[in-house]
Amino acid sequence: VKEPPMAEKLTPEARAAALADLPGWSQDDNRDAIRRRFSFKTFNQAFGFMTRCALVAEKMDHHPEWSNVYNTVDVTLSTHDAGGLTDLDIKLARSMNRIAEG
Ligand code: H2B
Repeated sequence: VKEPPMAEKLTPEARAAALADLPGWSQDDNRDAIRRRFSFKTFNQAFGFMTRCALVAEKMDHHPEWSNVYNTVDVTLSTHDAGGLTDLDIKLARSMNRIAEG
């Protein structure tokens, strides 16, 4: 099976521009990654959010690092194959924001 070309790490300019247009997301302090905490009213809403994001992630073949405690979902996005932040992370972050908005 032919693989898509590997995503390339974003330049500092590109990542600054992308982050400025990604409400709630910030640069991770320790890694070349971005992160956001999503908070919901209930566990059911949090887990529903994760379910919908999981379907998008699987379709993209690009997967979040995340954890859930009750009504909160902590997400870190980075492209492991590229060793840092790529356009795939920005695309997935946008999708997650859209899904969280309902
Ligand atoms: N998810 C993330 N976040 N980064 C990757 O580099 C990545 C992935 N690579 N999901 C994909 C799977 C790769 O390992 C497979 C072989 O496509």
